[in-house]
Amino acid sequence: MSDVDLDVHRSGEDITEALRRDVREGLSAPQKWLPSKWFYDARGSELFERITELDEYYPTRCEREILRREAGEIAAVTGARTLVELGSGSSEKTRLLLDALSAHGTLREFVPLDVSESALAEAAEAIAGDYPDLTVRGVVGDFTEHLGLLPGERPRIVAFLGGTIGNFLPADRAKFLRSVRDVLTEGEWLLLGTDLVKDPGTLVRAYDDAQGVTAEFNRNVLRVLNERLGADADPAAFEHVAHWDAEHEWIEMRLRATSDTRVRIPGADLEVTFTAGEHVRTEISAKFRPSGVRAELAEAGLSLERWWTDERDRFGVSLSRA
Ligand code: AVJ
Repeated sequence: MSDVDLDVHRSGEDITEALRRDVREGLSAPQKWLPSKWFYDARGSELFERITELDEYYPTRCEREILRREAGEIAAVTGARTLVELGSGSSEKTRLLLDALSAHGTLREFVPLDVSESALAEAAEAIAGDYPDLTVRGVVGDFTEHLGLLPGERPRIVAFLGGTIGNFLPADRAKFLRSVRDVLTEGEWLLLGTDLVKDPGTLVRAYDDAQGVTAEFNRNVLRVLNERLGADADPAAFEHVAHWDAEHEWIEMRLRATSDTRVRIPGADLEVTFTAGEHVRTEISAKFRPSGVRAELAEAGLSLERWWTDERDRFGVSLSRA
């Protein structure tokens, strides 16, 4: 056991209460939807790790390529003393940044923030073990709610990688970027990963892989409802859909009922009926254009200082300054 602090802003009860609220709101709407953060229990987090290793799922590899190439530059430009990582998950790409910032000689603290306490504890301990000079302070929380509580010596660099920003609806995205800007002091940094608009075939394959791992990941949200809220959803009664919405430029994941289906959700005091073919939207994953990223950052009060893409221009990483 290494020396890791975990700040828990979210207890098991809070989580069930938040899920209950989301389920009541989303599943009683005329167009049913659920927030994508509910995929990530222990099983969902494992399925996501498997997704990142699929041939079709390029974002992880492209972002890693960029970080491997540019980590030294990121360290030199920012001179960060603290690395904050939002939605850190397994923190694997983080090591590239930790290595570069350590080599640069400025890094003192690592602050991973994640909703999943199990994933966070594991990652924080592994990192604390491998970087003995680093203070590791994990924060269990929701980055849409607990940003005001971020510790760390300044200047800090906040990394939000993987393209997870694409999971927000545009209005929530703007709010989120503004809240990141608000917790930073002038001269602190945001490192943001954004998946880019590309041909629809490549996009759809990335979200509908041949092995069906993404389909299982998508259906996992039903298992989360069953476990946390005592629901009786049959995952086999729903098919996985990955739809490219060309107007909004996002991938929309859906679960579509293959026949008339009823789901009882006692923990949310709700009964939901689906007619055959009706779906629940489980995720949007927005894809970006470089000009759009710059404009959205500027709108939030962040100025883009560096922009990098992988060799095939599939994924972008921006470094912006508060
Ligand atoms: C980790 C949230 C960025 O949107 O691409 C992977 C999640 N969903 N396959 C994404 C995901 C389906 C992923 N993010």
